[in-house]
Amino acid sequence: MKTLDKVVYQIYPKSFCDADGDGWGDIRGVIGKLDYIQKLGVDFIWFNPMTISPQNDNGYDVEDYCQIDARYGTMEDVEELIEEAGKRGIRIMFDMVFNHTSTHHAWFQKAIAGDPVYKDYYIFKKGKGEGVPPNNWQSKFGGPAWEYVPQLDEWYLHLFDVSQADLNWENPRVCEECADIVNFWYEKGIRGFRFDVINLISKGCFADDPNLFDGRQYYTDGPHVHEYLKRLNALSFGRYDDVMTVGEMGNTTIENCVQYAGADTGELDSVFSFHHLKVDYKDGNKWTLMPFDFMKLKELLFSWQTGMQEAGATNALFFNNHDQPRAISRFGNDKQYRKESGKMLAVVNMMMRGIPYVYYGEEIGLPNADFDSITQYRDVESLNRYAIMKEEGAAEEEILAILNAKSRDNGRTPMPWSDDENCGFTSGTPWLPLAKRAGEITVEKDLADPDGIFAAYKKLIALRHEMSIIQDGSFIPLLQDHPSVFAFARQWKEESMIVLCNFYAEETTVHAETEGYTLLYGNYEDVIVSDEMKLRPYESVVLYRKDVEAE
Ligand code: TEU
Repeated sequence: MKTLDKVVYQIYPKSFCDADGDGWGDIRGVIGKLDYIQKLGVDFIWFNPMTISPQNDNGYDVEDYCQIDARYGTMEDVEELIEEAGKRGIRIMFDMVFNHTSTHHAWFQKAIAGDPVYKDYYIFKKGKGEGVPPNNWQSKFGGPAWEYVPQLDEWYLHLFDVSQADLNWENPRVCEECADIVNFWYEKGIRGFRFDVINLISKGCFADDPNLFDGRQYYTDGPHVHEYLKRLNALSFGRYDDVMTVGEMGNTTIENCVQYAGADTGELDSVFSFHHLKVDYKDGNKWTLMPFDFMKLKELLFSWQTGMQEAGATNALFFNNHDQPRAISRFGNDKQYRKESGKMLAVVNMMMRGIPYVYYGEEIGLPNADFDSITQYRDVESLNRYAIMKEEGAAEEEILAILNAKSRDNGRTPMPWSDDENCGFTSGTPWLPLAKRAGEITVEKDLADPDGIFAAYKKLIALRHEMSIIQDGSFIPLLQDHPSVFAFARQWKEESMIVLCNFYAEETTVHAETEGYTLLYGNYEDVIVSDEMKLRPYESVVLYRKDVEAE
């Protein structure tokens, strides 16, 4: 399937729309909003996991891969969702969590009951001594990555929460089970698959980590990962030609991603990489406060754009997802220039080479949660980090300021639809409070504004669908040293495009060779195209030229 013409809308199902009043979003809620999503013009909807789970990590702790959690609805609801979305030209992408399962999963339960077949599905090791884990690796959610099982006198590995046990991909049965799960969902009509932290499945060795003490160097892009992906591909999605896949690759390299998502590597169609979102981590530490480093953001996006394109490989394009604070609060200006900066970020994401993702709420410029108290947070990572920072002696105020900027809950607040109770998200009590400014910013209000952010997304998505240059044109970095403007060109046959985006509230002027160019899109009125382009706060312009050969 051609992928560079696709646009994906991501729904965090718990927070999108609650049809039955239990405070959780559900599938029927989404079905009721499909007309809204269709208006945006997207090709796929990616759902975070909705299968049975104890919900310690909101569904990324899977207890049963093939049954829907009753709080989201039923299998019939999924079938109706697929059908109704299909009528609107939209396909459904599901999230496959294959690095780990919940400890409630039947496989794990059998494993700890001593069944050797299922023990080999997971990674159990002897400790170094009494009460001492097999190595010094740390969980990504804080604390040691190993948990002791007394009846086995062994420890199991969990790179994430203690309730998320890592699967043992060295056992070929694990890959086969995962392939069966993909095939099951394909049969149901699912046509997109997002593979959670899939570059962590090959654990190279289990040595103590002398560097960061977390072990990532041994299991990130591990020694057999490409082999495992090729096998999964061959046993499942690679058998169909109407499927799109994307793998989530933390801490990865361009070199590996060219393999994961190259044109003919037999692995995946595309990858999410995260380096460009770590530009506000002081000394690489997420739990710090610092303004984002614009030059670094630019350098990273440029090197990934050109590096992937040279190899004919494909990147997913995104500034938001369910693990990130809202980009408008992070890289834009969610106060005075909310509309301008929201649209500017949309231009960058939509005009680069790759597959753009729009995360629910982004299309109306929803900002961070702005919570005042720890009692408002729900995310396991945020709550663990709160406890760790408390223990280290940090003041409450400081911790709350950090969570306010960095917590994953910032990106998970319920969608504000209208002026109704709970902004129309639920008639019950929302599982996570709405963002503080949710009443001020709603779908209803944005749609009523012809100059709203939704209208900009709709226009940009339509352009992407219409124009080969946006899909297939080459990407050329421009103005690499400019301190406030993100600029690039696209080139396709006799067509050219120049994209200029001011990332700041200060006006600036840039030099560009604009002869023959006309304005394709701008987030301000009255744009004058010239070689000295004046860019107002967060202004972004897309210029286009088509050279016609002289007769
Ligand atoms: O995320 C992987 C991941 O690396 C992030 O959770 C990251 O560790 C975190 O944001 C650090 O700040 C995926 C899912 O997207 C995430 O929601 C899950 O919690 C995680 O895997 C475990 O399945």
